[in-house]
Amino acid sequence: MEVTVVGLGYIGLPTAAMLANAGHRVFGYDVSPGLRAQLRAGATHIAEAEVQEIVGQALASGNLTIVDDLAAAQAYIICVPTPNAPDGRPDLSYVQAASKAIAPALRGGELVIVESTVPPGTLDRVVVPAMRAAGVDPDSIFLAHCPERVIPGAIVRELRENDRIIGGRRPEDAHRAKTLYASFVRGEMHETDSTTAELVKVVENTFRDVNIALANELAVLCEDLEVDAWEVIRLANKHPRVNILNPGPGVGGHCIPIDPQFLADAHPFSTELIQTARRVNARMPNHIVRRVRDHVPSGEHRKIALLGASYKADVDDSRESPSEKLVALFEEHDYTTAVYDPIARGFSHGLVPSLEAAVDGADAVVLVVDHRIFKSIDPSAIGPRMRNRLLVDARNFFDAAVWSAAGFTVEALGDGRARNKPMFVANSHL
Ligand code: SAJ
Repeated sequence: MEVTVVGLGYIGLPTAAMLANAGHRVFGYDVSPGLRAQLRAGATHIAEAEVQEIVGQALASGNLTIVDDLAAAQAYIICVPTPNAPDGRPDLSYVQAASKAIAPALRGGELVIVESTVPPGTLDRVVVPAMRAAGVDPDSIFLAHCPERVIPGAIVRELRENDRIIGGRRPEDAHRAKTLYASFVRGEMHETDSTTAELVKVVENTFRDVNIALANELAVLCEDLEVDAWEVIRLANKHPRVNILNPGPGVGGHCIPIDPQFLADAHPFSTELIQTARRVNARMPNHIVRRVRDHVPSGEHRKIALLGASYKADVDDSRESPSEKLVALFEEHDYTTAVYDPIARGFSHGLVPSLEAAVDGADAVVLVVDHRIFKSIDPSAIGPRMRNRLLVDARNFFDAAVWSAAGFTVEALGDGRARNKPMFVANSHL
C-alpha cells in the first residue's frame, strides 16, 4: 500500500519505519521543515537505538521518503500531538489541521487512521466535520481510530508486540484498518467502534495515573505512620490480586498527566476520583520540597542539586517532567538549583555540565530520576564537595546504608522510619 504518515514524532516516525520495512511505500510528512531536513540527512531525533535502526533501514531501502507536501496515498495515518492548551482543555487543533490537509487528496476508498490520543467522540465530532467542511463524504472513505500504546524506552518492541484496539466509524472501517496493521503487528487486534477505542486509550493512562496516586498517597501516609511505604507496597503486592505502582516525585511525560484531563474537562461531575488522583500526583513536587525544607532552611539561596531532568528513567524527554516543577518551587522559596542530567534534552531551566558542577557547595542532593547511569555515583566522592550532606531520594534508588556511611543524612520518599533527625528546624510550611 501507499501510506502517508502525518506527524513524525515519537509515534509517527517509528510507525512509518515499521510500515516501510514491512514492504509498504511510505511518505513521511511533518509540518516542521527542520525535522524533515534532519531526517533526510539521516539524523533521527528519537534516541532509542532500535528506533534509529529501523528508521535507517526504512530510509536506506527507499520505502520511506520524507516529503515536503502531503503526498496522495491509499492510506493516511495521523500521529500529531494533542496537548493540553494553556486553559487546561485539550488542544485538538493539530488533529483538525491534519484532517483538513488530507481532505483535498481524498478521491474515495482511502483509509484514514487517527493514532493521536484524543478525547472520546473526537472522530465523530472533530474529524468527520473537518472532512465534511472540506467537501469529503465520510461514507466514501474508511475512517478509524487506532490509538498508539507504546512505552517510551521500548517503542519498537511494543509497536510489534502489543495488542491493538481498532475503532472504526463503521465495522468495515475497523476491518480495513486492521489489514494495514496486520503487516507489522504481532499482538492481537481488537475491533470496536471509534468512541470506545478513544475511551480505552485514555482509560489506560488514567488507570496508571490513579494507581500511581495511590502509591504517592501511601508514601505520604507512611511518613506520618513512621513506616516504609516501599516495604508496604512490596508486601501488599505479594497478594495475587494487588499490584500497586511506585511512588515518585510526580507523574510526568506527555501522556499520563494529560490524558485524564481529557475526561475531567468534558465530564467534571463524573470524574471525581480521576481529578483527585491528578491533584495527588501534581502535589508530589511540593512534598519533595517540603522534605528538603525539613533540613535546609529556605530564603537563604542555599543550593540544591537535582539529579535528573527527564520525565522518567533512561529517556531523554523532559516534557512535563517533575524537575521542571521542582526547580520553579525551589526558586520560589529562594533556593538556588543546579540540575544535572547527562541524558535529558529540552529541559527549560537549563542543565549544568557535570555532576561536580551540581554538587559543589550544595546543601542537598535530590534524586529525581532513577537513570541507570546515576547508580555509579559515589557519595564519598561528592560528599566533601558539599556544604551539607543531605540526600532526598525521591525514587528510593540509592543504597541508603552506603550514603549514610559517607556521612549523608538520607531521606527516601515514603520511608517514614524515624532514622534521620532534621539538621535544621523548618521555619515555615509550604
Ligand atoms: N511513574 C511513577 N511511578 C510508577 C510508574 C511511573 O511515578 O510506578 C511516573 C514516571 O516516572 C513518569 C510517569 O509516571 O514520570 C509516566 O511514566 P510511565 O512509564 O508510566 O508512562 P509513559 O508516559 O512513558 O507511557 C504511557 C504508557 N501507558 C501505559 O502504560 C498505560 C504507554 O503505554 C502509552 O503509550 C503512553 O503513556 C502514551 O503515549 O500514551
